[in-house]
Amino acid sequence: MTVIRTMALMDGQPEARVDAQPGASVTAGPAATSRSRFVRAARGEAVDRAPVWFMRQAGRSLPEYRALRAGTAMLDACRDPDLVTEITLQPVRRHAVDAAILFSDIVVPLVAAGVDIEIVPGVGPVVAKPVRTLADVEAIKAITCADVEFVATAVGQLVAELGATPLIGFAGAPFTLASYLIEGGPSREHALTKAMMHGEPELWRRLLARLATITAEFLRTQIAAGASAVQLFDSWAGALSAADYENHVLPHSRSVFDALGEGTVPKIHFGVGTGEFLHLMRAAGADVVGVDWRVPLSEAAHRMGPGAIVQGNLDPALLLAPWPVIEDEVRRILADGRRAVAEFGAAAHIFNLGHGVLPDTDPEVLSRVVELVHASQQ
Ligand code: 1CP
Repeated sequence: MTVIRTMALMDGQPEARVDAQPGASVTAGPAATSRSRFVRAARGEAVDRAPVWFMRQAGRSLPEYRALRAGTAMLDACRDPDLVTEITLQPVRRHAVDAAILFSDIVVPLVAAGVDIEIVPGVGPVVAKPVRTLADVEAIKAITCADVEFVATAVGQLVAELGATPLIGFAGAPFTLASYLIEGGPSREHALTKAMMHGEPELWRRLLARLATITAEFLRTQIAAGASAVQLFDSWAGALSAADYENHVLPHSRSVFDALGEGTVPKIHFGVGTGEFLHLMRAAGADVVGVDWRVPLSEAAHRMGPGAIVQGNLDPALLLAPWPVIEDEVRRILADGRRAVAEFGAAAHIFNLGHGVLPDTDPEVLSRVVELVHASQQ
């Protein structure tokens, strides 16, 4: 399939009109996107309005995505650089968001590491042989960039297509990956996962350490290929107490961020229901912390302390409500983001949802939210 060139469209986007600011730091990220509002906000620089993108903006809410994916299994789509490029660009064209996020999945590097995983439609990742023993952990290979070369190819194509619009790379954090590997699939209670964490701490440590090296290599591959920022998804860490997070999870997420080095692209850290330990998620080495809808952005900034950069936090369910409800909520969140900066010392606010776009969301509504955020000044 051919990838439709989008440069003309990109030229019409607000990002392309960002004025150069003399003296702004250009120490990280590809040169073409370093002046974009998203990258500047993610570095804590002042911007004239909050940048906006959506978690799961690429995917099931878009009819053009469903048409392109028809007949192709999710993991096969993730391994096809032309499909990845096209699916990643779809929401950028349609909604004019301020950043693209790579179309992939958190389990892609696990497949490259030799784990037998399927993404089952309507369910999510399902693991053939859940991890129980040290032999199971040791069977998970450390990956090199050659094992995920298709991702580097897709990122390279995307960076060329996107021009001044930044591409966000991503990976699953060790805890969230471990949960799928131990439970064998999606889980509400994460009971087996917590049982291993506490009952077999050495096995747990080895599993998370192995996952941290895989995640770090996956992120390094995306950065080397030109991603302008990366997000570490610890979607299910909110199942833990702050103490368990700090003792059994944070050191491994920190080792992922540490492996990316100082002076690299901005690093975003996100979890759902992690309001009790947002400060720890920041302390793991993130520049930006994603906040779900449970904690107001100003309160999140207060909890994390000065200099925090907050991302969020519209409840994705509210996108199914009538437009006046959504409009009020977007304006409230923008005002709360400004308050996070003015009163609680946050360095910036990046507008997003509190979790991913729900499949039933009307794409027109997403476009209207982007327009509304774009029309509001800081
Ligand atoms: O048939 C389909 O279309 C598959 C649905 C789907 C899609 C579109 C899955 C299966 N993954 C994805 C893409 C995906 N996954 C992206 C694309 C980029 C974008 O954001 O637009 C991203 C960032 C992910 C990351 C991901 N996968 C996370 C972390 C983000 C989050 O939503 O919390 C998690 C937890 C997964 C696992 C996963 N993969 C797919 C599903 C349905 C799930 C969740 C299952 C569960 O509830 O446990």
